[in-house]
Amino acid sequence: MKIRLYYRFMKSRVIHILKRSAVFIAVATLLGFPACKSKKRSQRPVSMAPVATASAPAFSGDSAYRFVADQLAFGPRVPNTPAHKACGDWFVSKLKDYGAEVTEQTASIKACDGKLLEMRNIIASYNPQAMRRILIAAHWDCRPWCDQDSWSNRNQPVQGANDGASGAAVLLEIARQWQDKETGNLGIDLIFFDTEDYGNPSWEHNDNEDTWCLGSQYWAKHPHKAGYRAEYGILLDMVGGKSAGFLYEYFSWHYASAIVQKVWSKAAELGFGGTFIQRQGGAVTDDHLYVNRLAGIPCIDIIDFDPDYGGFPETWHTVNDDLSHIDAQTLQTVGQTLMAVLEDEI
Ligand code: AHN
Ligand code: ZN
Repeated sequence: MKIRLYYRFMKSRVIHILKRSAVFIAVATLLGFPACKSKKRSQRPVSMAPVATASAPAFSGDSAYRFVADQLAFGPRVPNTPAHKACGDWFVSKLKDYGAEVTEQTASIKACDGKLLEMRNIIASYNPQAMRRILIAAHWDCRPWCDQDSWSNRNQPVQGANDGASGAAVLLEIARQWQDKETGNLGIDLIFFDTEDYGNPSWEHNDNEDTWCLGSQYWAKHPHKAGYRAEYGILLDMVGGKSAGFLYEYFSWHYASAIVQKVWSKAAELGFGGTFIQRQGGAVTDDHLYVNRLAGIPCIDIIDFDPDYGGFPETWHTVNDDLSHIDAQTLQTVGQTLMAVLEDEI
């Protein structure tokens, strides 16, 4: 089973590399293939435009978009850089402004290249005394390498507009909206995981999955509060791309299918069925895996990954993961769905 999953995952990576190869395109053209155009992201059938409903809880995609731009303005938030430190400080001060109890978790963690990373997980808690809790998470760090780009760009850091900033921006907007809410006995924790994206660069051909998600692995082994429990968790990763599509990610379905169905059916109810696609997707090693495996909290991943359309978005781990590829409507779709799911739990 594991081998099959890796095969699917590697296949999507290999396709990614092949798509970039001029030789491949030349050969494909000679053989009369319509290239791989039919598989391109933009060609996924688009369903009806989202339908706004009167009862939809407040969430501003424009505000979330602004939070993406704010993060990019620091520069790439690569661990051990001034931009990373400054952006972390900014999250803490925003979250305090929005009335959260903020816990910071720091540690020195050894990365795959031997560097010691100053890891910083940031946790914003609302109604911290409540026993019933839901966890919403995203990673906020940027990858130090554009290893899906041309060889000459491989040592550029990723700007992480989608891969990092989009999820963190949705968390910030949830915090802004949640601060004045009467939430009864429900508490939420917004976790900004650090050092997710320092996994083995593709040129090493070493698929040790545990080189990824260092911040969530640390948190799962050392929760920010002793004995911490949540009913379930929802991880956001690459939730701001143009023509994004969120499928049932494999580990999410394996560990928490009821939560997947809860979220995807809420999205459909809100008119977002074209983005929250009710179809099985691929397996992605991401922070939710460690929340499930190590912390034992059922956790799903909302991630833009479609094995039938080239896997991750075209901008993934390239220099093009920038603001021009972010769509405020995608942020709106994800944020509004989450707010509706959370409000139902009150
Ligand atoms: C791996 O490539 C093993 N996992 C992808 C998780 C990820 C990277 N999410 C964002 N960047
Ligand atoms: Zn990444």
